[in-house]
Amino acid sequence: MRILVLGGDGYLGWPTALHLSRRGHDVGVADNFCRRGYDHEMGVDSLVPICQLQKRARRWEEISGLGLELFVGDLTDHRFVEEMLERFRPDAVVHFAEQRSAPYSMIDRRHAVYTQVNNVVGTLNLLYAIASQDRSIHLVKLGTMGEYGYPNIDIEEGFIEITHKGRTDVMPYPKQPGSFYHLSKVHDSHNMIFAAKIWGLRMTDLNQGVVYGQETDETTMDDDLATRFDYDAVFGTVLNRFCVQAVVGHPLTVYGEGGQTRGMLNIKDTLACVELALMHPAEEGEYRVFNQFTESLSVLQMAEMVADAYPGKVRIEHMDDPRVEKEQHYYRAAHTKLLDLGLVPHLLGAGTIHALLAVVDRHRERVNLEAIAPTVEWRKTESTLPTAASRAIH
Ligand code: NAD
Ligand code: USQ
Repeated sequence: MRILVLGGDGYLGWPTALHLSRRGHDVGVADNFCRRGYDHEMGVDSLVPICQLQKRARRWEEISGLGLELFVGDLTDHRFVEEMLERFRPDAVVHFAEQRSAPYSMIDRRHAVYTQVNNVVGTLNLLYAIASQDRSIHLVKLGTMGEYGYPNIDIEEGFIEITHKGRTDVMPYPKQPGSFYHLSKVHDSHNMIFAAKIWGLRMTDLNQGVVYGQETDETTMDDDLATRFDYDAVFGTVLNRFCVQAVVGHPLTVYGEGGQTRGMLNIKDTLACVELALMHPAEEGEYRVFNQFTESLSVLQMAEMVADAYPGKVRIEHMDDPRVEKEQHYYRAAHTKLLDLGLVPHLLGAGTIHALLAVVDRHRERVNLEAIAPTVEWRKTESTLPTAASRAIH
C-alpha cells in the first residue's frame, strides 16, 4: 500500500513510519516540526536525543534500503495538504499530526486556541482534500480514550444503543472530555462522522489510551533511528515520567489520590494497532471507532509497579492535583475490536519497566530536574511553563 504518515516526526509517527516501511509499504512522512518548536518554547528536550527528520530518513535508507518520501509543511495550510495528496496518491493516510498535550492546551487562552485551530483545521483540510481528490483513501485518525471522559457506566467502542421514551437508536457514545486538547479530538470525531455521511469517506478513529515505552523493533536498529521520549510535566505521559523520576531519585508525582484509571498501551502495540486498522479498512461511508488500549491501570497502581521494579529506593508523593479530574472513579471500557482483528498485547510487567528504566539510565545525565514539577493548573486561566522564565507575547 501507499501510506502517508502525518506527524511522522513525532513520538509515535516516526516508529510507525519505519514499521510500515519495513513491512513493504511505500511510506510518505509529513510534519511541520511544531513539536520540536514546543521544546524550544518550554526550554525542555526529549530525554533520548533524536536526529533531524531528513537525517534519520537517510539513515533508514542506508540500513534498510527503503526510502521514505518526506513532506515538510503544515496541515492547517490547505494548499500543502492538497498538493501532498496529489503528489503522493496514498491508499491510506495515518493522521498523528496534532498538538497532543492536555497540559499544553490548558496553559492559557493562546495555547487553547492554538491547539483547537491546529487540530480541528488540520483535520478538516485533510477531509476536504480526500473528498475532493479520491474518496477511496482510508483515513486512520488518532483520537483518544479521554474523549469519553470517565462516566459511571461502561464505555463502549464508539457507539451506544439508547432506548428513550420507548424508541431505540444507536448513537455516538456521549463525550465528556477533560481538557481543551481532548475537546479538539471530540470536534474532529464529529467532523469525521459528518464527512463519512455526506461524502462516503472510509474512516477509522483510533481512540487511543496513554502510551508508554520508547523502543520498537526498528528504532533500536541504530541510535540515529530513536524516537523521542518526553518526561517533562507538559508532554511527558504518566508511566514514562514515573520511570525517569525513579532513576533520578525524584519522588513519583502522583496527582491527588491516584485513583485516576486510564487505558494504557505499549508503544509497540500502537504500531500493531495502526497496521491492523490499515490491513482491514473501513467500508465506503463507514466511520468506525476502535478503542486502542490493552489494559486499565490506575495512576497509583503504576507508581507502585515502578517503585517495585526499580532496584533502588523510590518514594511516592501524593501532590495536589493540578487538573480538574475525578481521582477515584468507575472505569470499564470495551476494547475488543482490535483484539478480534488479531492484536497480541504487550502487557505491562516488571520486564517492560526494567527495559524502560534502562533506556532512562542511559540518558540520565540529560534529565532537567526543573522540568518535572507540574505548573499548568486547570483552575487558572493562565499558568507558567515548567522551566521558562521567559514569556512569549502574541
Ligand atoms: P507528538 O507531538 O510527538 O507527534 C505529533 C507530530 O505531529 C509532531 O511531530 C508535530 O510536529 C506534528 N504536527 C502537529 N501539528 C501539525 C500540523 N499542523 N502540521 C504538520 N505536522 C503537525 O505526539 P505523539 O505522542 O506521537 O501523538 C501522535 C498522535 O497520537 C496525536 O494525535 C495524539 O493526540 C495521539 N495520541 C497520543 C498518545 C500518547 O500517549 N502519546 C495517546 C493517545 C493518542
Ligand atoms: N498524572 C499523574 N502524575 C503525573 C502525570 C500524570 O498523576 O506526573 C495523571 C494525570 O493527572 C492523569 C493521568 O495521570 O490522570 C494521565 O496523564 P498523562 O499526562 O499521562 O496523559 P493525558 O494527559 O491523559 O494525555 C496522554 C497523551 C494524549 C492522549 C491521552 C490518552 O498526552 O495525547 O490523548 O494520554 S487518554 O488519557 O486516554 O485520553
